[in-house]
Amino acid sequence: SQKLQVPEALTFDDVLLRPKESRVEPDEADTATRVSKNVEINVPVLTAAMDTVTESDMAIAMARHGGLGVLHRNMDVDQMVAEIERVKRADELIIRDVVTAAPDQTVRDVDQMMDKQGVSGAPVVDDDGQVLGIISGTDIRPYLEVGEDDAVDEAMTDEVVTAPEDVTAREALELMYEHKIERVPIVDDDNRLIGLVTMQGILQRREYDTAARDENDRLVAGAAVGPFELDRATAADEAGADVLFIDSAHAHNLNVVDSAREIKETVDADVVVGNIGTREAAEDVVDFADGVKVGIGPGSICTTRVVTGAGMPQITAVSQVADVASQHDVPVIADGGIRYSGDAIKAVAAGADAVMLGSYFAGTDEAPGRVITMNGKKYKQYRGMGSVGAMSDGGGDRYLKEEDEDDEFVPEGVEAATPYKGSVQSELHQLVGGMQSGMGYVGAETLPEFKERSEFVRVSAAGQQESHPHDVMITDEAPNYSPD
Ligand code: RVP
Repeated sequence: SQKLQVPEALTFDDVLLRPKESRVEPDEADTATRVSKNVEINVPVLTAAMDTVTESDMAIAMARHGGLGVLHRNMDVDQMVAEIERVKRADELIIRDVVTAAPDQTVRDVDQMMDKQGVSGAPVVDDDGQVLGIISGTDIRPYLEVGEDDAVDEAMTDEVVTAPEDVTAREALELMYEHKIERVPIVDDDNRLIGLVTMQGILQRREYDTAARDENDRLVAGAAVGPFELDRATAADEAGADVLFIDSAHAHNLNVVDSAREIKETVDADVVVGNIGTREAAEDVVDFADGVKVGIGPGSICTTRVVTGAGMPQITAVSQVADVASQHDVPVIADGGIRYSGDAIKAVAAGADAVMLGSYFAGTDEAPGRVITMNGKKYKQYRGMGSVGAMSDGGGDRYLKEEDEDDEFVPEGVEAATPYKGSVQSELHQLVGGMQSGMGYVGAETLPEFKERSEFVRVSAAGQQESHPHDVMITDEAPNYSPD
C-alpha cells in the first residue's frame, strides 16, 4: 500500500560522527554560537524552560559559564519580571538595589540592618537621596563598645569618594586602590545616589571571563512565553529578556504561528519559535522567527509520541529544519533527548546551532527543588511540563489544552526523579568538554566549520551495543557516563 511507503527517520543512537583528519586540539575548539539572530553565547547550551530546571539561579549560573537559561512560565507575569531582572542584575557593575543608612539612625540599628542584609557597608543618604557619607564595619566597630546609641552621621566617613554612572570597572578599581576603599557610591549630577560599585563585585565579574553578556555587559536571559500570552511577552521584553521562546509542543499549529508572529511584531527581544520537527513547519516560520527550536517528543520525561502517536526522531527532525532555516540565516536549537555530550555534538552535526537540555541539569544545585533521598541515594524532582502536576500549576496551553476545571488533563509527560549531581558548572564542563572532543575527532575549530565538515555513519544495533561499555562490570562511576 502507498501509505506504507514511508520514509525513515533517525535519532541519536542511529548515527555516529565519521572521524576525520584533524589538527584540532579539543581544548582549543571554539564553541561560540548564536541562539537567535541577535543573541550570541559562548557555549552552545541552553537549559529547558521547565519548572524543575530553570529559574533565576540556573539562568545566572548558565550565563556566567557562557550558556543560556530559559526561565519557565509556570509563574505569574510579575514573578517572571522579577526573575528576569534578577538575572540581568546579577553581575552588573553597578548594584542598583543598594542598602542605605539614614544619618539619624543609631549605630546599633545600622549594624543590625547590615548584618541582616548581608552587606559590610552602606552609603548614608538623606531624605532627598543625597549622599552624605558612607558607613562600614570599620566605622562601626569602636562605637559598638562605647556609643551604640550615637547617630550614624557621627560614625560615618563623610569624605566619600563617588563616581558617575558611566564609570568603567577599571576606573572604579583605580579609585578604590588610590583611596584604599572597597565601595564607590554612584551618583547623579546632584549627588543623589544611583547605585554602588564594590570591589567584591568587580572581582567576581572577572572570574566569569567566558560569561554570555549583552551589549551593556549584563548576563543574557531567556524567557518562555505561552503561544497566546502577548501580555507576558510584553512584560518579559520590557524587563530586559534578550530572547523570548514561544513555548508550544506543536508550533506548526497555525494559530500558534499567527500568534507568534504577532508577538514578534510587538517586542524588541528576539523571538524563538518552537517546537517544530519538519521542513514544512520551518518553512512556515522562518520569515519572521529569529530562531527555531526543534523537538517533537524526544524529551526524557515526554510521552507525546506514546500518547498521541505523533513525533519525529530527533536527528532527522533537526536536519530537516536546519535545511530550511540555514537558507534564511535562522539559528536552530535542538531541544530534548540529549543524554550524553556525544548526543549534543551529533545534534550540531545534524544542523543545530545550540542544544537545550532538561534532565541533564535537573539534578544540579541550581535547579529549583530540594534534594530527596531514596534508598540511600540522592535525587531531585524532574517533571514534564505536560505532566499532570505541572499542567495543574499552569501552562496547559503548551499542549493547546484549555484550563480544565477538574484538572482531568490528558498529560503528555511524566513526573520523575533524577540523580542529584552537584553544581551546574561541573556538569556543563563535562558536556562542553565532550562536545569539543567531538570537534577534535572531526577536525573542526569552530561550530560553523564543524557543521560543514561533519558526516554521519549509520549504526546497526550491533554497532550501538559496541559503542557503550560492554562485557565489563563498571566499578567506578565516570563523571560523564552512567549506563541507563
Ligand atoms: P530532556 O533534556 O530529554 O529531559 O528534554 C527536555 C525537553 O523536553 C524540554 O526542553 C521540552 O522541550 C520537553 N518537554 C518538557 N516537558 C515535556 C512534557 O511534559 N512532555 N516535554
